[in-house]
Amino acid sequence: MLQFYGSPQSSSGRTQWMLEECDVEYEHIVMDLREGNTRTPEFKAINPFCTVPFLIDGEIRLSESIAINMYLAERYKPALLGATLAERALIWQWSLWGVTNLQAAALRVMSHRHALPEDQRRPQIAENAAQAVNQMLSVLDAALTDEFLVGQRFTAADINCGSAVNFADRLGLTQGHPATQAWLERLRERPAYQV
Ligand SMILES: N[C@@H](CCC(=O)N[C@@H](CS)C(=O)NCC(=O)O)C(=O)O
Repeated sequence: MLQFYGSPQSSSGRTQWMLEECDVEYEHIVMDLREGNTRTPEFKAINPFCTVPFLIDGEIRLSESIAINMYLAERYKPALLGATLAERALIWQWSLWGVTNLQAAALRVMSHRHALPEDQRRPQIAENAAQAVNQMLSVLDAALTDEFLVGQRFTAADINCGSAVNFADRLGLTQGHPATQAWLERLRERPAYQV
């Protein structure tokens, strides 16, 4: 059976959502980051990156949520990867944009508004990052002319990018982007999202 190492409140949510959409059985090994579960010699021996999410599927051992999700989709639910080369390219575009651009900026907001010790927070960094998120979400909002991001049906792009946008939303950063908020509501209604 698949083994999924994950932790609540981390990038693992993206992978658990994909696992549920793929409708595969898996063992969920819950890692407590505050307890240092990812830094034990036992975990380092199977995952030198020492991060979650982490997946074992037979011979395959994978880190990085986007890599894991694209692997899972290809192996267990290829329909999530689009029907044409153009759709697949767009799925990659939105997946990578969501994680490397949007989520990274939203993380800066979280760090400098809430997460860092107060004496290390820099309000200007948070403000600049919030503005960057707002500009990025304007692009997304304009692109959301259909129910879903790519090919007028639910794909891996909705999971990969949607989980990053969901994070931004939890920080209160999606106001003023109605298409984005409506899309998020549609995604949250999916049973696989709710697990
Ligand atoms: N880019 C990676 C991020 C992986 C990552 O840094 N995970 C964090 C939690 S979000 C982690 O495991 N940190 C280890 C620790 O805090 O001990 C992904 O998308 O999977």
